[in-house]
Amino acid sequence: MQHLLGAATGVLENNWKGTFTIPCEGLYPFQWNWDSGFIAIGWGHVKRERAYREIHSLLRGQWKNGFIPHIVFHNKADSYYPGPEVHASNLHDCSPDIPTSGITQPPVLGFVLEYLGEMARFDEAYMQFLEKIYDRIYQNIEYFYLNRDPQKEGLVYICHNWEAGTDNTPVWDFIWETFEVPEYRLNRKDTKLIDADHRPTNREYHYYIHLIELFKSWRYDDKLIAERSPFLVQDPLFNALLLRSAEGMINLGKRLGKTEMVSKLKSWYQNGSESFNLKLYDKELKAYVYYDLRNDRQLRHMSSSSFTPLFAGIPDKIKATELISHLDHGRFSGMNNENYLCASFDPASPYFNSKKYWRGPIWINLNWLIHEGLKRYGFTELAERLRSDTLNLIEKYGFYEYFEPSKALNKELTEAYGGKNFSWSAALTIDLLSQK
Ligand code: 9WN
Repeated sequence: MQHLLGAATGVLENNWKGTFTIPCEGLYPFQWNWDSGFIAIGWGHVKRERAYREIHSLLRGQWKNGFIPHIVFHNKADSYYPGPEVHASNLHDCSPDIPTSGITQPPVLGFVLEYLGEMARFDEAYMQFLEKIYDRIYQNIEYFYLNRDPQKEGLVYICHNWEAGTDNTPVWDFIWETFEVPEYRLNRKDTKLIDADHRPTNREYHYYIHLIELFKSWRYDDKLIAERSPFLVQDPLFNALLLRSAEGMINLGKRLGKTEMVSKLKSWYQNGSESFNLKLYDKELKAYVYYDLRNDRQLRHMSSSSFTPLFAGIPDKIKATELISHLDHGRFSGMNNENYLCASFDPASPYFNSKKYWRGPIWINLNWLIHEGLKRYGFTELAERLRSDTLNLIEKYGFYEYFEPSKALNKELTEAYGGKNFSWSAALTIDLLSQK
């Protein structure tokens, strides 16, 4: 497997644009938020100073209120829709002098910083880097609790499917059912580059664009979004990564003597974990699910996001054991382990589609998060299975964007799905290879 290291590094080198790394040539030609975090972990193993540059570049797009957008448009490129003119972040007073989007993505930087610190053994160069950016990452976490937690429960909302990172999970179908949207003139480029059967539908894109248009009409004002957005969801993946980032920042803040910030972070972590278990754990399904804050109801579906609270230390041992029953000879692996781990949506659900983006295929970043979570709880055998399933798929196909879960279907396939030479698939392979 070690031969994959050179190939993975080659993908990162090719996608490196001098100060940041694009997720995928052509398909995603700008800097994306959570991609950059995962990519920095890969760079951390092979060229550490690039990891620091990557994060500094992402922070060039940070808004004055702490918000970090999901895309930073450092460069011009016409192979992606919707571009900077559609997002129009300049409508908000806090936006920076560089164009960005006005929505965010799962906040990964707090735990990424901790991983990088461990890799660098907290050496001088790392500590200098940390000193420079610690407060800004803290402000980003604070932004969420100040602006996106209307009931002060320690659980924050997302207001757009692109904020989830899991863009077209079937869970969002139940949100789209609650409102109508006009038809926009879409200028999609993705379906010219990738098989349209493997991407979201145009109908879904009308919803995606409609939400952006609404937010623009409110100048991306958080208060108005909280009051009026038809999409307002407490997502288990987003909240788990926010809490894991808060935890990373607690550990790092102690090293820097940031007493007040550390105590704030601790209270968010405490409050958030309690509410998470009370509100997002579905006792019947034995899994973490989504909460539709706008319509006050749980969305009772299992996805790979349901397992990510393990990564943040949220479940107790009983819940953790219940959770992994779905992975080990359960709905996700199949009773006879007929699937590779871990499908992005419940393979036993009628909404499952093994080829369509976040409606079923395996994604390497989710596998990595679940792998780290399983290790945290001492489920070493299952963690090892997840690691070897991931590396086997990468070895067979290369660094694709997403992969077929069914072992039987994989026997006939010669290609995986989505973009090729996808950066986080390469970056996280580097990390998994380092964990022998
Ligand atoms: C919208 C860049 C991003 C990932 C997301 C993934 C996909 C974008 C799109 O690509 O989303 O953000 O246009 O489909 O779903 O998780 O960050 O790799």
